Amino acid sequence: MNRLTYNTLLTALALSVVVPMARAAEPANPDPYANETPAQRDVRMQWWREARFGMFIHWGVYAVPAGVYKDKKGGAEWIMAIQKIPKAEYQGLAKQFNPVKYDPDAWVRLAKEAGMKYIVITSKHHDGFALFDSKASDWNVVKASPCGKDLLKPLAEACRKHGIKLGFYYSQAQDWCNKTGNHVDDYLRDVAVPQVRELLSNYGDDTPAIFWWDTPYDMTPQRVAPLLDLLKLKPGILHNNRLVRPEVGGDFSTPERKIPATGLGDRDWETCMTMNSNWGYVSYDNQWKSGENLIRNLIDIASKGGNYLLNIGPTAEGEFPQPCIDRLQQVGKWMKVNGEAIYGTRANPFEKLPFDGRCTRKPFDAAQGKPGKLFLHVYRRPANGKITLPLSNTITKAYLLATPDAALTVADKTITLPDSLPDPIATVAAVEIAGEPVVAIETTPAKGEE
Ligand code: JFZ
Repeated sequence: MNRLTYNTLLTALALSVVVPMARAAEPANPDPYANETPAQRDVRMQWWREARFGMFIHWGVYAVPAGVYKDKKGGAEWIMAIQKIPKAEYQGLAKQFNPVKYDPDAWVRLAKEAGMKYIVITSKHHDGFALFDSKASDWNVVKASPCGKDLLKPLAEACRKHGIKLGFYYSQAQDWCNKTGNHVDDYLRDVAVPQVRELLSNYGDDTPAIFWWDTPYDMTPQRVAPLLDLLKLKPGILHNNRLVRPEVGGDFSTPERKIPATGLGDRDWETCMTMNSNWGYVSYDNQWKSGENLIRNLIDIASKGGNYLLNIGPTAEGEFPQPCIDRLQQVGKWMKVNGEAIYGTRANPFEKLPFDGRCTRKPFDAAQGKPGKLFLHVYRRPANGKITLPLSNTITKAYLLATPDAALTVADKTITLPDSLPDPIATVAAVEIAGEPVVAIETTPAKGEE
């Protein structure tokens, strides 16, 4: 074969191999957890699921009017919108935001004393005021208030020192000062995206552990993509369901001021709740929930498999209102005795409890040789002092967490409580069982079997 024919053949062969047109590359999915396996997610969520209890902090310029503007009551963190305060007037209030009594170490110690394992603070709420030094907008605590310093940095240091995780709340779509008039896309480009990058970059490798988005107005998958993508700056970070509608994304749902009647199935969730009636500090709001109510909320939420994010609204001077401190300490006293019945527990396995109270449980752990435990949170002692559990399992041991060395009498599935219970709010009886709970299904006797 002569050379020409050979080269022609080679060319023809080369051309005949149709190189598939390189398809336009699919845009990478911005969600850092798009390909996460359930097992990987369990590892990432583990600390949060074990924590069960956190502190929400709503703090900002709105603590200056504290619910009253020009003698008119109304609004807390929403006071600018509710009382239609003109932007310039509202921003003038920042001149009075000087938290000279701010002691982040004391705040973190109070959260820890209450039994809380994480804190979520409003880094920027809907009024747009940033509690941090931001290059994206001068409407921040360093440039616009006499405080003149980043308030998140010392809080992050205090959390690190005391082993408390820190999360940032960020209102990514509402901003009554930075977004006047301009389009949401301009706001996202000029303020929200740069500030989220600052919050994810400037507070240490471990901070924030949580990103708490809020009010996803006008947010579309395209608009949230750069925000989702920024989460990759903090591998392992958790974030909530309020980045975009429908609010089914993120790592956990956020029922607000309410406790889902039967939990949210397999979905992780966290009830956020005020301690009085407002998120931000309101000088005249003395509708404080009782310590009993707060403790029973915590128990109820844990018994349904959720987390409790309990809110504090600090004053403009940087102090927790005394009624908050009193309640945090009361909850902490209960948690010191009964925390085992909350931390790392799972939901009540029973359809119906044979006593007035709630139930949480810890699974049987063969690897650690730990028996399965049911925690009976008894609100009112049964008249006969006995609780018979609808279980097929053998009960191997029972005792009150308040007196762990005093075994309770167990007869088959019935435990006998002491004549008086040590805690009028909730006395916890730990019941050790062999294996995972096998709940005896209550069958109504067929006709004629009564
Ligand atoms: C939002 C904020 O507007 C409020 O100021 C506070 O920060 C709270 C924790 O979050 O409030 C909401 C958000 C969502 C609903 C209701 C109030 N909702 O979905 O019903």
